Amino acid sequence: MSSSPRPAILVARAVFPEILELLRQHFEVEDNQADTVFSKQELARRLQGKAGAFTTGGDRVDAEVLAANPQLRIVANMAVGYNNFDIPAFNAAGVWATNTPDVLTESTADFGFALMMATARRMAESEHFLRRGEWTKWAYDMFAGSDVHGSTLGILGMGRIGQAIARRGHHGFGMKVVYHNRSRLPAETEASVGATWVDKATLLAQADHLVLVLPYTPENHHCIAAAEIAQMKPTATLTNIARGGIVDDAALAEALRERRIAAAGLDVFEGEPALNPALLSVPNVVLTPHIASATVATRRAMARLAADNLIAVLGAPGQGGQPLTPLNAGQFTPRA
Ligand code: 8YV
Repeated sequence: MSSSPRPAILVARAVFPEILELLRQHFEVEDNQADTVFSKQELARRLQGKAGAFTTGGDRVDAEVLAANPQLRIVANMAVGYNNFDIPAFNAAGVWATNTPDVLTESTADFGFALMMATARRMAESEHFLRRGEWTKWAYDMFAGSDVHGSTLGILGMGRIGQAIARRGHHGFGMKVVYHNRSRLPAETEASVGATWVDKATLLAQADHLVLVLPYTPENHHCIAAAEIAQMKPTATLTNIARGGIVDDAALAEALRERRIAAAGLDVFEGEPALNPALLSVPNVVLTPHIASATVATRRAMARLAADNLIAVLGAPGQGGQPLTPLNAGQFTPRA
């Protein structure tokens, strides 16, 4: 009995060994367990002859990469955000693009809420003080921050993660929750998460704690910059778990230094993993290295979903499967 050759795929970054094992049951796998970060040119080169790719948010896939690899049929991102994909280019090339929604929502919301709380209650700043050996006595105003419970939570972007954060604030902490999003949620969803739509200016003016959870698009570039920060309360905090580039980090660092807002919590940065050095020298910011989805269970679920997308499209010869979580369904004619 002759068997047709198994499709070849590239797993562009290191991943859980059991996910590689699963993929190897279906495909010829080129892995990267050394976890080298490939340049776009290197990624394009390694994709030669591959029908599928498993990527992460740092791997840029655009028209150039797709044109260099006419055999490529699917690129599965292990991330819910997909600003590293040029979706019109995928459509023009006839290639599936997939992401990993839902499986990370609750873990990412937990982290967003935790980062907001750490920011409001000055946890990083006070820990650094303690580690420096500067704690010699109690003081009435030592690291006095601002309350989370009963305050106003502002959410910019109200997709799945924004709604999960709203639920935490409303049901768990008795917060008033206001949000701004291009499209308003249905009334019953607003009621269940306890959030009220407001325009962006009202959001900026009312929020005691503003959390950013919107996708990064060209329109959203620097949508929080000096002018927006100036509209916030001087006691407010800003938390960004969305994407670098949404906030003008240089303007934010200056505003923090001048105490135009109280504090910020940042998990994502413009040009990460590089950071604007000004952020490192202001005390009133909590900095984490893009780990909002990083629980073992969630990262496993994300990797599994990305793998399952590859298997659904490439793993069943002749069945022409659809991926589980496509980004461009109905927008293109898939390559044969
Ligand atoms: C990922 C994320 O860790 O899912 C996203 O959009 O930002 C994170 O969960 C990151 O993109 C790596 O793929």
